[in-house]
Amino acid sequence: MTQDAQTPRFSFSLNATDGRARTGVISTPRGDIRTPAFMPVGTAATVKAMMPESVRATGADILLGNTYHLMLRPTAERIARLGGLHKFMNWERPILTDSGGFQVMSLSDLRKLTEKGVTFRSHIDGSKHELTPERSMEIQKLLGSDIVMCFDECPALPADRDRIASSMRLSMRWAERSREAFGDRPGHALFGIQQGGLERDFREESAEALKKIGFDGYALGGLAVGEGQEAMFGCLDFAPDMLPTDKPRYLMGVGKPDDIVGAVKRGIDMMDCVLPSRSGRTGQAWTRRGQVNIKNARHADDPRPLDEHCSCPACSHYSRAYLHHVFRAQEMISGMLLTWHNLHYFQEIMQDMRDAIAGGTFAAWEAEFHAKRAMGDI
Ligand code: PRF
Ligand code: ZN
Repeated sequence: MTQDAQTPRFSFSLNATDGRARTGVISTPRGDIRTPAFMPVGTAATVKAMMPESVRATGADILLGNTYHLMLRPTAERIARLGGLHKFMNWERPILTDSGGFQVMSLSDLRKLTEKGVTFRSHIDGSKHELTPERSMEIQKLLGSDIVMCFDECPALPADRDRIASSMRLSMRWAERSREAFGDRPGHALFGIQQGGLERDFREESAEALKKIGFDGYALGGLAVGEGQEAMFGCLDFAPDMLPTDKPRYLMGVGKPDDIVGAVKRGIDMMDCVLPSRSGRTGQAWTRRGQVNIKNARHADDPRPLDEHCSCPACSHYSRAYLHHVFRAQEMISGMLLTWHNLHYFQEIMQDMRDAIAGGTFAAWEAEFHAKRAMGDI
């Protein structure tokens, strides 16, 4: 057998397009990822409140893990000694890991940014650490990540043009160092990250720099950082088209259901967000009729399910009254059931969009998606 037959490589095939929306499959040695794909966030080697088999049952093909959190606790070296992140957390399907820079900027203390990388203090115990493109690649390799992200920097918006340009150019130099340090790892992918804020010329410059280096996929970074949906969609009206059509496009850290639908409409293939899991733990449910706050007193006597059209365990076996009660009583099952429902709903949107794109009915599907939300919760 040839090397290629033994080690299936990472590949992306587009099956259909409808307008700018795309559907396809990313193939990896650990399994296929149907696109457009939503990746639940498993920051600390767990999707909080969910067993991995339950996450799979919601329809997830891939999880996101975080370099920043895992390097601090329990450390990448310990996870490597224990057989890698997949084995450690009992998730054998693909894992994408973020590279750490974005989380350092939002979570750590006393950050110092230089050409080399960033030094910072842990938000857990104040210990001192350094992340560079080379160290981020090393950590993501120790974890055994299937899709590795370049080490980048993401300025909070609004920021002035000079700050956005110099940050983007630093990220492009780091992308080159990330590519060099990643090397050639059959079956594993390295994604570049486009930066440049909302500025068309900087997005273009960033896309050209990344394409020259060459990556297995391309992320759009630096969005959903405070600019608002209208501004983000404005950028997504041009930025994805600057990236290769034959490689997956990943919008980092997005979003609410209507953000996700608008992003897919504009040519995005992959997304991740803590929203369905995090809001599940704070009593927020997402349904086709919009947001439901289960702590609201109007649910206390309601025998109906959260969403009568949903087939998740929370909606199949429990009433709104029960979900309200266990939230109020701070019972652990509250976060478990609402997280399951939210992840199930997000994955159902993704499946619906994949079907609609394949059938050429995306515009009609989108109109119905918005019409149902406009009706509000029943
Ligand atoms: N870069 C990285 N991770 C990220 C982002 C980014 O710009 C964002 C921005 N929404 C979320 N996560 N590396
Ligand atoms: Zn449900």
